[in-house]
Amino acid sequence: MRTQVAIIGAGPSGLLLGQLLTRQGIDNVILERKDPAYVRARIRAGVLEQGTVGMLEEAGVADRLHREGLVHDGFSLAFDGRNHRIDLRALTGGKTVTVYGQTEVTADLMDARAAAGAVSIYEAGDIELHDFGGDAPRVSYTKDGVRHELACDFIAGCDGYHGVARKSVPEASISLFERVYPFGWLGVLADVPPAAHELVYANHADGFALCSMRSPTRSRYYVQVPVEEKVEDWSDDRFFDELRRRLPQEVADGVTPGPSIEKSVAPLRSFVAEPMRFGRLFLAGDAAHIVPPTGAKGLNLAASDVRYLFDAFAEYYREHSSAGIDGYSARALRRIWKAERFSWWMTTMLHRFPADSTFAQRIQLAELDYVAGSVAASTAVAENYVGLPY
Ligand code: RFL
Ligand code: PHB
Repeated sequence: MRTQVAIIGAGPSGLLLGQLLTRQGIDNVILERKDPAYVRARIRAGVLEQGTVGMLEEAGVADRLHREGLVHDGFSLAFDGRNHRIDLRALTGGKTVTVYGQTEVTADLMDARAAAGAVSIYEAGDIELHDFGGDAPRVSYTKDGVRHELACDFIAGCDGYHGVARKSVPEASISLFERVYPFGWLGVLADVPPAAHELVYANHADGFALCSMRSPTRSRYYVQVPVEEKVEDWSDDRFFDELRRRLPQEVADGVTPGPSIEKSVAPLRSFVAEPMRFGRLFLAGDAAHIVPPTGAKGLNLAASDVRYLFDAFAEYYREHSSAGIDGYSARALRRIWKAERFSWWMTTMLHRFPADSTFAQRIQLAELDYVAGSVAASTAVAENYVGLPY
């Protein structure tokens, strides 16, 4: 089999890149390790930047998003018993974010890909990348016990943090930058009305808490826990008691406890791989970088990588120019490092670090008080949260 772009991974970055390429008439094949039902069931991010929404529009998959997504003009920072609103719209000259689950984005992209008749090979095992340093790269994989080979012009490694693409690069050609945080997020999804109309990020002496949502009838909540914490030790009652304890009274009063439909612990990590291009292999999304979820940037960064990579491929096939391809890594990394900084900063300001002194906790509260009292500092938070320009 032969294609123009071989895409590894059917997460949001692979599916979005594939959809944009297909609409541009650029042939592509997606190879995914898991089955479609597994990919559809993964519950992850929930907040989309305006730029991400714009790309989903460009990909022709934003109808349901516009019907069901919730446009948010602001969010709150809760600390010291207070609840301070960051007015995103007012502070950024009219920009907003949209609450729409990654699960829904994935489902919309998978449906559009099926409707377009583009080729996706699910349950493709033992993927190996070959000859991406030269002009004729190939990808081999096993499907139903048979080994296959896909020849291509380019390989897009969209296979997430644990994927094979980044690991195929010789160690001497790649630099890795990493910070692992000594805690995780215990997340619960429940079919109960959200505690508040907008998201609430809470700093509490016992740890961070977040009130989010998926719809007017579905809530998504998180509490900071030690990373080795067992989900089995957290009954729904224990979870909701802990959540409410970490919120200001007025927000806690709005929490409706209910049976969880999903409960899991996610570790927090900051990670960047440089560069993001190795000959004819390009990394995009979590394959190249991870942010802690505190800034809601993971999925949005995957989309901005795809913005740059799609433009580069379109330029190559339309204008026979390699300029976009040559500039991809540097362009993407400039935006990535700023999102890494913001996510690290939000995480540092809002979480309880086990090794921290009471001095560090007072500094956190002073920082939050400063942000709340300063238009300049609030504006910096707002313009990062809605997403920096591409
Ligand atoms: P994904 O979504 O990880 O998709 C990668 C795809 O590649 C497949 N794959 C392979 N396919 C073939 N061969 C291999 N060897 C393969 N190895 C892997 C995988 O099965 C998968 O289908 O990466 P992508 O597309 O770059 O998208 C990135 C986003 O998914 C990610 O940034 C966010 O979900 C991060 N994230 C969160 N971000 C937020 O903004 N807010 C959140 O609340 C939030 N929660 C999360 C998260 C990520 C999590 N991970 C990665 C474990 C919660 C979790 C649990
Ligand atoms: C979510 O709704 O899952 C969510 C929202 C905001 C974040 C992280 C996760 O910063």
